[in-house]
Amino acid sequence: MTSKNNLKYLFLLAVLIAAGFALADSLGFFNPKPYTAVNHGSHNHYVPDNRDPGVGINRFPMEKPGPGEMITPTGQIVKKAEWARQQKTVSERPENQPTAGDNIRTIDIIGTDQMKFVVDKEGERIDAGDAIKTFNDKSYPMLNHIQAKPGEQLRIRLRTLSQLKPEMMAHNWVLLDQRVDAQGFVNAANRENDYIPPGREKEIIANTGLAAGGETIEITFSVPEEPGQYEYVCSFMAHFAAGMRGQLIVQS
Ligand SMILES: [Cu+2]
Repeated sequence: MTSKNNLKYLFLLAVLIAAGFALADSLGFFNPKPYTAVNHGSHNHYVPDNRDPGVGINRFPMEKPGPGEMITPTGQIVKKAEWARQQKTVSERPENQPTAGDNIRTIDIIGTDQMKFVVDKEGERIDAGDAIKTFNDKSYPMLNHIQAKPGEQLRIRLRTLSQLKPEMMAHNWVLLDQRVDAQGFVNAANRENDYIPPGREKEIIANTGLAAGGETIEITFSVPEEPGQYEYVCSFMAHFAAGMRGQLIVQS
């Protein structure tokens, strides 16, 4: 066999291997597609294998996800990388983390893109209301009131769930003293002063800094001794007006 013939065989072998790979690829060996086309009259819906059984077939897309995309269990086409980030966000949720060992009563609050304070679930001395859906299609009850005892130690742990840029969407939690004009306070809060207007420290009982999407920020403080209702707000632009507020009800 001449060396020229050897080269020919090698070339043929390479072509066969390449063809084999292409065939395997087209059969989905390298890129398993974890969804199935479900025929629905004149069209198909693409349904992922981990479909949320509570979501109707109509909610699933009629087109396949593109490269780098996937279908979520509730039928949204999202970027795979974004989905991985969101799942990480969920696993970092406070309820999935060990609690601080200091026995300070900790209240986990989530700030949403709808400009609402929500909680994972209603709890003792946590009064929650209507469900708010966040960008990742999860629902959380809206936080209405927090009850506390005079002088009680409280930790507020605020987490922002958002995909928006920090300058577009961030939240804080500002507890104002009684008889403070909350509207006047938020009117004076702006980007330049990080949403805490200077010279008004006496009006604030406790406040967190700003938390942008994916961030968690906390503040530990003593509840005032004087019983009554204390307004808490998010002082980020327009959030108070949108309803990002509630009351700390202090009673013994
Ligand atoms: Cu806010």
